[in-house]
Amino acid sequence: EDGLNAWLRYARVPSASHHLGKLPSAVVTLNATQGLPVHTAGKELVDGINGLFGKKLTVGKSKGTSATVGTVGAYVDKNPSAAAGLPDLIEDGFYLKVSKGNVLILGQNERGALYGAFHYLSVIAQGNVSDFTLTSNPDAPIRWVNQWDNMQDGGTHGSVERGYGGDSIFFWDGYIRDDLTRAGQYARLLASIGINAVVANNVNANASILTPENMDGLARIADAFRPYGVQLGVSLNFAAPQLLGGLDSFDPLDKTVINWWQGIADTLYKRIPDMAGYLVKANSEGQPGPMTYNRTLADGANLFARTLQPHGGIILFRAFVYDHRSLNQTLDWKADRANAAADYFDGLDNKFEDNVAIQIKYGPIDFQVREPVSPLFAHLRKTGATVELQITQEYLGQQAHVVYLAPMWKELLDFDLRADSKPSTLKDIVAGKRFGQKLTGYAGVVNVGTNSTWLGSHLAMSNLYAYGKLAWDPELTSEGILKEWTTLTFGQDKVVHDVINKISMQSWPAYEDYSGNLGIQTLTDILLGHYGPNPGSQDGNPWGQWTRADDDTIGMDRTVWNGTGYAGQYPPEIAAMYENIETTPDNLLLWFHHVPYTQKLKSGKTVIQHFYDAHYRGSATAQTFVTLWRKLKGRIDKERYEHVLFRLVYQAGHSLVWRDSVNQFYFNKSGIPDELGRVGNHKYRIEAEAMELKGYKSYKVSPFEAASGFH
Ligand code: BDP
Repeated sequence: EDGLNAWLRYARVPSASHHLGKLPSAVVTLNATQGLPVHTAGKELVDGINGLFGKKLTVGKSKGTSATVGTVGAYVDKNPSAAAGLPDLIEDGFYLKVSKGNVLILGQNERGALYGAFHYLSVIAQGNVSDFTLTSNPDAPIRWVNQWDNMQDGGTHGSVERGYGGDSIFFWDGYIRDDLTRAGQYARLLASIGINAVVANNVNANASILTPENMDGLARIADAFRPYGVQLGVSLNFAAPQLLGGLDSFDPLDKTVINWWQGIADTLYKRIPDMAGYLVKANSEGQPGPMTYNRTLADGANLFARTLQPHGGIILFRAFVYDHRSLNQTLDWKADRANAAADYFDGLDNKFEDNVAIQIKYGPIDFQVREPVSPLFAHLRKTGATVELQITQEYLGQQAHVVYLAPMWKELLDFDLRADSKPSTLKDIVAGKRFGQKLTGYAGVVNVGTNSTWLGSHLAMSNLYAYGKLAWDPELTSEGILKEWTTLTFGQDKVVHDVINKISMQSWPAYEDYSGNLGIQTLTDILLGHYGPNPGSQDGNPWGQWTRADDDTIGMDRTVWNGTGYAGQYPPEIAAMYENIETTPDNLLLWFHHVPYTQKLKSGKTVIQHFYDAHYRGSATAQTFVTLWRKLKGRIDKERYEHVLFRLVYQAGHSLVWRDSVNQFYFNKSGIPDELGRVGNHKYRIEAEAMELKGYKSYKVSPFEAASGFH
């Protein structure tokens, strides 16, 4: 159990032999072509039923029961009279009918047929072999994964930016790997949760991805994905015409530049006719973009969009646009990086080509433990939006801490932005239901690596699973998704379920409690690894994330009347809520307001006492994870038991570092003692400064973690 098959282990279900009569005996694929999803579906059904129940299916028509899988079109060709009884399916949707061992699996397209097969296998893997009928359509058409894989890193290998599960499964030494077995295995996992495209290279794109040799390599990645209906997307470097093409400009309105990009699109599509399209990060964090030439972001996006149109491709253009160097926030208290996206896209909504969607991070800053939903989602009415979620836990413990993210995503997706004072939940906006755009959906930053666990941690895989499931159907519950994942990953033991449920469901609140609560953001070191605690680094840094803490007050005033004006970017009802301290929820208080440490919360506690208490509460919860997990000894395989235990013990310890570091820091600043006398009173701790050790050398710890609180 090294994790490689994740939730697709097809491990034998309890009492398997009792169910054999309710399972098909043969598999029939309709118009299957080797290397395409319907063929794959047939193979998965054979492997799955064999693994789960020990029943070997024959392939092709038989006298007994059978599982028939194919597209609606292929089925109706053979059975014209059946057409009337079939439901309406949209792209990628499927229909499933299970009746006394006969199974009919029909997809609107080949991919849908494969999704239907995976769905059926997941149902029976959970021990349910009863008859049922299901019509399932995806909530949104774009359900992509973004990998932040580098082509090359220091000239040696392909690393993964913000990846914690090993090197790139795609790249090595500046080229595409020869052996792409893992790419195929990855596509299999993704197809089973409804993901339909993967952008393989980092948004901070290396122009060399577009050399002829590497474009051949990209075609090999697309070949590895194709049997699973996963399309390939490519991240572009805006300056590639200059960096790679030798042109003297990359101005998006320059004819030679346009022709250069058209040549690239034509060449790529010649090699990969079913390529999904592009992802572009421009004018952000030092990346080149159209603004270099005083062109608009729409000029930049449309350049690529037009070159893709003849080929049917789309472009996801990122809204993560800000210039950290021009934000001199040390001097200008009105400057606010949170304002950047809506400001930059102002007036551009109707300027984009039809095959452009704007990819927006869920919050306006950067994947923090809590952010309000980005107001830009309410601004784009004509151009479609995708919400960018982060499965890789960059600021959220980097897979060394368990943080089950579905509850956070659900809160964001359910948030109602009240555009035009009408119901406008984020999930309805990104499904295109609220404003009616066609190109909408989800993009998840995943960052798997060569580690057999994919993400570096077995438990972190519930996040990948939940991402796909919610992108397909955001009405699913966090606990329901977790239960399904746990059964598929660890089996049906009730104790195992209880433990994983408890740990997972408490994990995000606990992490928020010990890493940054009341909307202050994750108080991590901001310039380096985004990992350990370093509240001091939040102030006065050029990247524009501020706690704005001094000796008496804390929080960022983002009101219109007195602050950076950010609250005013929301539709009026929401703007009014955030503008006022009284109506701002406590968990976002310090995001929107600058208040004294003695400010009373709705709970009656002061801000500073809440800080102290929450850090103690969160880290105390993390201690219980270890005790809980130990109950599973002997109930799951040793390999995964030990692997998870090791991480949980580490998390328990690191949560104490977080607790003491943050509490001590604000105690030192405010001078306000903890009512319970805990902060600054570490009975069993000896400060390094107080030690005298012989035979040791001092060593500079990097990244620095401010456990004793003095910067
Ligand atoms: C930040 C990451 C950085 C990414 C950037 C992005 O720290 O590595 O390049 O976001 O999303 O969160 O472009």
